[in-house]
Amino acid sequence: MDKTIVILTGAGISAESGIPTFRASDGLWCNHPIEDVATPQGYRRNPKLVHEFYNARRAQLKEVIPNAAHHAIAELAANWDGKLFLITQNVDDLHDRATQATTPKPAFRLIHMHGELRKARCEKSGSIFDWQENIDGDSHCDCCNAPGNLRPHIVWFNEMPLEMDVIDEAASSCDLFMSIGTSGNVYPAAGLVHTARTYGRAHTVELNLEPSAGESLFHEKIYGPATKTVPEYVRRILAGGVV
Ligand code: BV8
Repeated sequence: MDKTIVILTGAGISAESGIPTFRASDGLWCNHPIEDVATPQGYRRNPKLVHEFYNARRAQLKEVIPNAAHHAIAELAANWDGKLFLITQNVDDLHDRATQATTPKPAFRLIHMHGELRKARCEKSGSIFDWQENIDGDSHCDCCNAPGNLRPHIVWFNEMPLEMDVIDEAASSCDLFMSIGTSGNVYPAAGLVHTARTYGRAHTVELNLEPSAGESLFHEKIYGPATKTVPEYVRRILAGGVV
């Protein structure tokens, strides 16, 4: 049980909690071109539109709860004696809430590589603040005590994802790499399975609704809704049937 597990999650793990994914027909991006709402250029062009896009998603967090897939990973975090890195592309707080409801082992790490809706960042100082309400041009940060410097603490396209040194080290040295609910379209997240398989010794498994863009890089592929496939796979891991 002292093996290292890396779990990468994407929007699909939160879909059954009611949070739309990015690329489904009713997805988040369909109402907004990526360039307008998820790039620094789009933010500079129209900060009001970008604040509205993230304010609506932050407000939705009050109406959704973690699902069986989030809770199954939290159960693994509370029972796995080896290292467990939960690396999420998601900016919602459903993994945070599910793991806070248990007592994860000390070797558990949750990393939001694309940032978090419930945090804001000062563009002047780089300070990061817990933030539950709307952000707009009048929002003050404690560091400057002035309006207009706060942005969502979100990694936009052409910005460097967070904690990539920790993430790359974990992916290259893990024994099991699980990818859950991601289409495998966005890099560097989509390249982690290659790292795990090529530079590491990992068994790689994809749990998704349908084959992702990186499907051929997975030793094992399990398709179906995450609330069904993830609890079943976690039970297999804890029974010693995987690594
Ligand atoms: C960077 C925050 C460099 C915003 C996001 C290499 C090749 C090609 C392009 C690139 C490359 N390297 C870099 C790039 C450019 C770019 C990129 O990847 N472009 C793509 C689109 C081609 N990457 C970047 O810009 C990254 N930065 O590389 O910086 C750098 C270097 C030096 C200095 C500075 C910079 C930054 C990328 C981060 C962008 N931000 N999010 C926000 O959230 O609003 S990305 C966004 O897409 C979300 O984070 C989302 O999580 C992520 C990935 O999408 P998915 O999670 O996979 O969601 P999707 O809808 O696509 O798929 C859902 C899946 O779930 C589906 O497969 C579906 O079948 C499944 N599903 C649905 N329901 C269920 C389910 N599965 C199970 N059960 C269900 N019920």
